[in-house]
Amino acid sequence: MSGAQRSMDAIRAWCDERGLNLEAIKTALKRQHIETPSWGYGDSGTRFRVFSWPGAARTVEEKLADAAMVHRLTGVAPSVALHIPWDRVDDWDALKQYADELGIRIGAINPNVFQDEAYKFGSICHPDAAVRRMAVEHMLECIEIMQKTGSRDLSLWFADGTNYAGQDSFRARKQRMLESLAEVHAALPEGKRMLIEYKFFEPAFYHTDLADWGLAYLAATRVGEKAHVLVDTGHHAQGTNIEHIVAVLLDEGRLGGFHFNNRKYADDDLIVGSVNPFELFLIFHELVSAEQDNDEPARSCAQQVAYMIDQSHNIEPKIEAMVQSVINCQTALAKALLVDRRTLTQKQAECDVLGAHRELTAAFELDVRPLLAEVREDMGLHPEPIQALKESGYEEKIARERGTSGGGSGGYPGA
Ligand code: PSV
Ligand code: MN
Repeated sequence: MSGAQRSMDAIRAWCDERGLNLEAIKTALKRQHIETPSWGYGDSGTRFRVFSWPGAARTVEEKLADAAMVHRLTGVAPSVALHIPWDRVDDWDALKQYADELGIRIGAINPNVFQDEAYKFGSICHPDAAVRRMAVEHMLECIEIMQKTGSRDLSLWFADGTNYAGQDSFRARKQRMLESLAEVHAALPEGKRMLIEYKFFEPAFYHTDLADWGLAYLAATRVGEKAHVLVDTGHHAQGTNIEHIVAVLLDEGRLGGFHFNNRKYADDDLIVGSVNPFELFLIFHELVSAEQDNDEPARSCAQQVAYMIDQSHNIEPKIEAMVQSVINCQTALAKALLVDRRTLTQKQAECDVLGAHRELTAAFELDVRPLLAEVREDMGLHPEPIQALKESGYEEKIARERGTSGGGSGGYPGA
């Protein structure tokens, strides 16, 4: 008997012993939806250096083609997020049609209110009303783009903040921010949502206007029902309990989505689950629990969550990095689905501290690779997506066709 068979037998026995429905778990894995970011397919870097990768996407069409390849390999990455103006085109209908032909769709639209010279001192929090107007107009343009691309989510991140104590008034900036967000919210058509992302530092180093989930939640609840919080896993201080934040936002019905990535120190955009797979599992455990508990609004909220990757790969092969990221999300979900929630709840009620802990961690320790391979085979896919990528010749093909860009020194003058 092969090792793979043995551990699939172990999964079957685990489910049988606990009364878990393996077929329902497989169905949930087949329905998983991870959105990849257009900006993860192009060359990117730090402020010290942008390294070039042979075949890196140079246009939005090439980014869509690469995203479609990731979907063909994994079966669970059917949409791609766009960043405006990086991915702006004249003919959105044609781009949408191209995505259709590739078998994917356009997902969240990300406005960019941080790269124009005008935004040096902020965008929607800027002291100058003309700059705030410029930022709002750009977001309104992005809502129009969403109508054309069929996107549901406007994904907002603001670089607003200050570098020195006394530089500006915190309260005035908060009021300006809420006023601008309310105007954008009012322009959202029925069925569309705005996701408000937070980040505790960078590019501002003294204070950030949307520093944490509390501020993003406050903004979302102030501006209206279509506003939700976006949790970028890399945007927290060391040691922050992200799964707790996720549970609270679900319980309040305001968790809009994720930007998945991982980091060891600051926001490094490393592959999701690469540094701390246990944290990723615990996040998925909260999401699966919310979906399975008959507890509103958490249940409906969990069903609407947008699962997006937000990574810029600096030294990694782009496509392989994205496939690995999707696999890591599948692995975390598979383990979360295998948690015996009935026994866990029972042990929690009995205040069996370590019994409950062992119950949860036992699922994390399972080897789910054979389960994922079986799910992929059921979907008509190669059981090992990385091997399938290597065998496909796709990376060599795009390297030949697209060549290598010159790279660049990044934004650091000393580099
Ligand atoms: C900012 O660090 C961020 O996480 C935001 O989501 C941006 O849109 C994205 O990275 C790409 O720069
Ligand atoms: Mn992000």
